[in-house]
Amino acid sequence: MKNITLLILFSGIIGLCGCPSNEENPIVTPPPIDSCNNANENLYYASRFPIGTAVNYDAWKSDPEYAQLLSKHFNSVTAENIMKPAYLHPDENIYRWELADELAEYCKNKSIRLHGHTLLWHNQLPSWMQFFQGDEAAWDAMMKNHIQTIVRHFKGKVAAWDIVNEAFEEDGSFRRSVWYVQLGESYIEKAIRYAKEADPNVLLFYNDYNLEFNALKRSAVLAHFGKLRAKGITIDGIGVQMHIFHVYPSPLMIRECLNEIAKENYKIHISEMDVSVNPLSVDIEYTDSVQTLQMQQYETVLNAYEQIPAELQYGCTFWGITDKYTWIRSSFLREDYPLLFDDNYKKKKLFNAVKFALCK
Ligand code: 9MR
Repeated sequence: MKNITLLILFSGIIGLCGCPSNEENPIVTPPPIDSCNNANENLYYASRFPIGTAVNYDAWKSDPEYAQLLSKHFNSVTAENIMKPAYLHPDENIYRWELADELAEYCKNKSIRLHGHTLLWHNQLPSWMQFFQGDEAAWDAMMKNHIQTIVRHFKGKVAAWDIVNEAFEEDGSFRRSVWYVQLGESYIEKAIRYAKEADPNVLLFYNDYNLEFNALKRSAVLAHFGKLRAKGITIDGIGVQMHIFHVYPSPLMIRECLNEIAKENYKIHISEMDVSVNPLSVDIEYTDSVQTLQMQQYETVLNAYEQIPAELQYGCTFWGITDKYTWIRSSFLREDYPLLFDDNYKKKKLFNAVKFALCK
């Protein structure tokens, strides 16, 4: 996200400013569209594709209002943190399944799709992994073991995994993550192969930010996975995170991003959607006109997503439910109001706009 702000400054804009089809995995079929005018209706009822949210485990467990909104409005979930390497694999021979298992059980009981996030990342790695000592073969074996143990554990419970998260820099080069430094660019194809070996049915996604407007980064991602596909090593889809601002990117950029990825025949997961209203990190007033711009951004994304072929619509996931727990406030220590529910769990005007956009 730091890069988002930088890129915006650079471009001078600131002044203006599915489901798995196999038997092992849970299948979520959104219910038929009901009356969109019914104010009490669930959000996902309005949608032809799954509607997800990131789940903050602590809020889910400690805050009944949060839990109630979660079960009412969403038919897909992504763990915000508890399925990342630092949580699931805290020591070389220790896996900590309890919290994620609890979420998986909840999803199974409620027929909610669980999206796995994430097997490899440069961030939220346990320190034993970050500072692992060994030659290339030892790193390869360690990575394989990590991926396969987790994928096997959640076989049939997780519909798809983000196999690799944020592996590219803004200029399209590979990020110098520990994986890249130790194993070179082939770590990505190895990771795909290892995950497929462990569960041939699970879908695999590459997930990244800024793809919405950075055509250079997007081309590098598509070129790399195109190259792997030509060798028979395939991912199923691309997660476009969609951490955006009320004033940026433009509708044209958003449409171009989704169309370009869809043209390559990848499923698209709008995987972490939120719309920040404070790109400059200053004191702000969350006025009606600001919320209207924010509403238009959400509508732009959903309208563009509705235009891609249905078989590529894996779903849209919001990165949280209420502004109260948004990662943006805690990560950037700034005032912000990016989500559909306010700090008191009240539906914002955004909620109805999103529901209406989904109903169309
Ligand atoms: O929302 C997550 C926040 O609670 C964590 O502190 C943070 C750690 O980097 O990760 C956040 O989620 C990130 C996601 O896993 C990957 N894309 C960017 C998200 C926002 O930083």
